[in-house]
Amino acid sequence: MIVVLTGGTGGAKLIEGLAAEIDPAELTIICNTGDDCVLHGLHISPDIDTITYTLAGLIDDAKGWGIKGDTFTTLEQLGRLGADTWFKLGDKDLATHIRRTGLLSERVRLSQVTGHICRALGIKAAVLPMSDDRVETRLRAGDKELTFQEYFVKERWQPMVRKVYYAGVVKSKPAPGVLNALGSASGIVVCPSNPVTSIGPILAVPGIRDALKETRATVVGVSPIIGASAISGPAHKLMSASGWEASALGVARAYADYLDVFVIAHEDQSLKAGIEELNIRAVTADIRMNSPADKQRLARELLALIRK
Ligand code: FO1
Repeated sequence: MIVVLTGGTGGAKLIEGLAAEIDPAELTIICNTGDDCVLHGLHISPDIDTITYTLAGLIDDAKGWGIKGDTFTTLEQLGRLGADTWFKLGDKDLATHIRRTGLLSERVRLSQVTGHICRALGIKAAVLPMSDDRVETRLRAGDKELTFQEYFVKERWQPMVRKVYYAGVVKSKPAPGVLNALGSASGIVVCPSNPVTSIGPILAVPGIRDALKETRATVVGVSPIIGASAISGPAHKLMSASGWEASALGVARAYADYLDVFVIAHEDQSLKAGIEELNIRAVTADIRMNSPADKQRLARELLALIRK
């Protein structure tokens, strides 16, 4: 069993590669839910949805989120009725949020809801939220306090962030299956997702970081940063805001207590020695995933590192 820790878009690319290289039934994917939000009365779990749509072959590849070919008629009408429309919810995507919200209101837990949706979409991999408890990533910028989606989508990650925290995490518990998966995995992959707002919330759920430190499985991470910039999104900005160097070395330091192997870009070859000083094996690779072939090649390289 290969266990994967992931956020949304960047992780989804690697998961697509992994699911093409091994039987998807051999994959357990632990998703960040710190980005979850409630809009129009609906519970939206963007990272879970990005992963499930990817595994179901439904993802809009150009955007990296949402369903390909989706339309936005309902959102347009909501706008006419005075609702906020900065978060682009497609008509088919809305069905997922309506179904999720309905089941949650019947006291079905998020992990079970996710299981229902995955089975309905024919997904063989196990997709687990990091927790069934509500954890919300919040960002302080100037005198404002923003949710992740307000920062990322509404404000287009422009505000200068001073602090990031995960509201509710201290009292949260890992979702059923998460700790077992980490303990019994043959390999664990930490996706090239944002270390602060995608992987950070997962690691902050009490018990998960310890399970990663204690597992006998090889834990392999992939850098989301090349040089001083994220491959996509604001990871470099949020690393600096959280007191980490914005580089693959900074990410290695943030993960040093549990990571065995770190895959970084060939361009970051000069950081290898610094990473190895942290007792992490550093391997360079082409970590940009622009095509299905790139995704599969990187997945194959990671699986080889795990099997060694
Ligand atoms: N990202 C955007 O940049 N703009 C959007 O309007 C947007 C809508 C959206 C709707 C559903 C969904 O599941 C994801 C959506 N995303 C959108 C992506 C999401 O903000 C990010 O991918 C993650 O939260 C970061 O991992």
